[in-house]
Amino acid sequence: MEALKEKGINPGLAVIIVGEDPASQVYVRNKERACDECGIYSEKYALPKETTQEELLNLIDKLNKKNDISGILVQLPVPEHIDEKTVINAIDPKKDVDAFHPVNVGKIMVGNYDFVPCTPAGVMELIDESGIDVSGKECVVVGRSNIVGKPQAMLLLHKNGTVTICHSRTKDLKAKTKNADILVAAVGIPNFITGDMIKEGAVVIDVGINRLENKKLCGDVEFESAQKVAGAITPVPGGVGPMTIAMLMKNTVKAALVNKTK
Ligand code: L34
Repeated sequence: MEALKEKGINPGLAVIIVGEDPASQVYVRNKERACDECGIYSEKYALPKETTQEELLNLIDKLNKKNDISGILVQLPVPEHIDEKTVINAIDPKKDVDAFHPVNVGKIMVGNYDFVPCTPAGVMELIDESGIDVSGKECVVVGRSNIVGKPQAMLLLHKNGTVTICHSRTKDLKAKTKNADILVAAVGIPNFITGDMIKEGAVVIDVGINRLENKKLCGDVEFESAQKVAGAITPVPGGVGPMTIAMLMKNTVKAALVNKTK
């Protein structure tokens, strides 16, 4: 960080959270802590749940113009009276460290991008750091959200994986998941993927973070049964979640570089 700062590159992250969703509060706190640990300047805007869309858009506009802020993130979900798409569209694409803005989504599609959405980027980093080669592998992504499933599929495709996206209407899901060399679960249903749905030796990545009634966290994969068949598997907590935050730090530094050269 010091070397960057000597070159006049000063990353700064603004995190906006609207309302008091307890899970979002934990994630935002983890993001702030990561900024402190990395020496990245950060500003947190905790807005009440009654905040109007106009007030939120005004804040984004202010941050778009603020020189010491290179990255802007609005923690999702936002309250129902605020339109998520309108909010995402309002963020300057050069400061969009989530890579949710349509301009950045399009750039990912064509394979020419600065920012990769943090969760799928974290998954790719885990795969890469584990020495797993994606090329030619059967990759199955369960879930088709704009935040995880869709960009995840695209990133695996860029690495020459053969990619299948499964979702709630998929017929015979088990036949698909059982065929996967690399299985990414991002459905948001606790313990949805069980050991019998996994191919022997497969790489299993659990993106789900579900809160059970007893307050315990659990993933989309039933870890106990899955670990017996998987060749490699990520836990929840302590798997993809912390990687998401690490990738946010990376994108924030990148944003400082992009904004400097714009
Ligand atoms: N705009 N909204 C925006 N960007 C994002 O990238 C996110 N996401 C998802 C929800 N909304 C967002 C996150 O930040 C999910 N997410 C996220 C970030 C961090 C963690 C989990 C999800 C995390 O720190 N997980 C810890 C456990 C935390 C806990 O105790 O609850 C883990 O070890 O998995």
